[in-house]
Amino acid sequence: MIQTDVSTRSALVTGASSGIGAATAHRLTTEGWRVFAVARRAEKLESLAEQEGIIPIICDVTDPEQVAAALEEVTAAGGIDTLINNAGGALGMDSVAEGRPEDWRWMFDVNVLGALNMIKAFVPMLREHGEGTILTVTSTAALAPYEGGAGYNAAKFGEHALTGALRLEEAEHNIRVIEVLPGMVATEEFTAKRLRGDVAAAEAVYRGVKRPLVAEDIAEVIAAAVKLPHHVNLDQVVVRPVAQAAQHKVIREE
Ligand code: 8X3
Repeated sequence: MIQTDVSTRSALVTGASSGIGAATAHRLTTEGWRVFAVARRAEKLESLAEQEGIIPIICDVTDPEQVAAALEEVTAAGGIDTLINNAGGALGMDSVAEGRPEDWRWMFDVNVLGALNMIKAFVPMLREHGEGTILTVTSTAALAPYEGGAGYNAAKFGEHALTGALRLEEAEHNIRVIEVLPGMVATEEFTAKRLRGDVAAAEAVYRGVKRPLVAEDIAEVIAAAVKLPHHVNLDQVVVRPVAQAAQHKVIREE
């Protein structure tokens, strides 16, 4: 299949200070893209910004004012054709009966409203471009609820629904809308945050799993999806390690 010429491609990646976001920013720049790397934490963005082609932008996606400032910065620097909504996360593994509303609020804010804020801000630019792409990283948690997952499931189901509606709404503006749904990916921060810093419990999640996915695996999938000719839309890409045949079936070698 013919690949689109990437010499003029430009993306914005949220949640770019670590994990899948950082790996995606690296990957696309290595392939010649200009990448605006968006994250809340300045110190985390610094090392990433050392790579040529990466433009760091400090911005909390849950704050519409900061998102408006990021839009101004990106506009002044030439704009983008691809928005990659990766910022998100899980907090807690409580049952519904024990659910903590503050955790749920945080998860809705960062996963759902963060994506909404970014999309609202950048859609006019992408429409004007004429061949825009919006790729949102949701999760296999958006497909099937599991015990202890309710808050995260609900947030990711929400982000998944938003993505589906957006695809229908923006097709007439020639914006393709891609959803990547990763399963078990071993990243530094995701599980530690979810388990409130309990390192042993976080390690146990991947115990005995021969090859969980790593951030670079998802970055490779994202890069492949956004490099396809623009009329080719991978609506939904579910990515799991072979050892995780389903949410409830993980092969562990003791
Ligand atoms: C993370 C995947 O399996 O923890 O988004 O829900 S899972």
